[in-house]
Amino acid sequence: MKRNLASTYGDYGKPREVIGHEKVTSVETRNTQARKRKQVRTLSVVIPAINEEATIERVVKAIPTDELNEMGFGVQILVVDNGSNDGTGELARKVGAEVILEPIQGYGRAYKSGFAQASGDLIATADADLTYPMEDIPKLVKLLIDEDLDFVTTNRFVYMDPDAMSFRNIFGNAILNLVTRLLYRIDLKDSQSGMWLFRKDLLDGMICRSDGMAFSQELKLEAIHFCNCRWREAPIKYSARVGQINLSGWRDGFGNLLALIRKRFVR
Ligand SMILES: Nc1nc2c(ncn2[C@@H]2O[C@H](COP(=O)(O)OP(=O)(O)OP(=O)(O)O)[C@@H](O)[C@H]2O)c(=O)[nH]1
Ligand SMILES: [Mg+2]
Repeated sequence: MKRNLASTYGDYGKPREVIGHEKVTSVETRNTQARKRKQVRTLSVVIPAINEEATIERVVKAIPTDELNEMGFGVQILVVDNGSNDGTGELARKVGAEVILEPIQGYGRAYKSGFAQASGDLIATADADLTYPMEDIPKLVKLLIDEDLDFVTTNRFVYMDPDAMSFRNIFGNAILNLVTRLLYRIDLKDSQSGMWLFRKDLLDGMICRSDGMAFSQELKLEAIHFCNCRWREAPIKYSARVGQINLSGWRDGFGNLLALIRKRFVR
């Protein structure tokens, strides 16, 4: 990973006045200082959603914007909808989210649209089915800043509700984690988690081809293996889904396995 990313954010937490008192020695230094003075920190929260009327309002409201504002972040909330027919988009808008309508279906496709519209220097993600702990976003932000990381992914298995995942899905995840370790030598405990926090610039070096559920593992492989960024996996609580199941576990599981193998040979 290009270390200039870390230096861009190296002044997090530093009193702003300090920047103003630095001695100006060249045009380049002056420009850098001007950029730093103007730097407004924004966090974009991107949420893909299809037919999640049961939960979308609670998910958006659960984002701790006040706490993030106190930490110095403006918050942009983007819900990416693929033509839900249950009013998910309107409900999200009603509680203050910006809604992006993506005409082409797919979890990965939704994220690509959301990232393209994200104005934040940091991006956080989560599903719209109330399974991920939105209240943990500030903790993840603190971890990223304190440890000067580029990418934080999460591990759902440490504090998972007993009824949050079927045995079949736990087993399927274990296989995908093992294959990730064998093929890429990455020790991820949860290669399929959908809650991440990362510096937006990291996207510049990524090549994510998947438009479907394999996007989640592909983003991690790109960040960790191909971009060689500074990363950590943080434990989170994972709750049982609220609202109807939309996806097929078998199809996505096998699809993800094939995508993992394919990417090892063709990036
Ligand atoms: N916009 C959009 N969102 C999607 C699409 N497919 C899934 N999602 C959303 O992506 C998130 C993850 O999908 P889920 O259906 O929860 O997938 P999962 O967590 O693997 O499966 P469950 O155990 O059934 O919850 C949810 O917020 C979905 O609404 C899609 O094609 N378009
Ligand atoms: Mg889910």
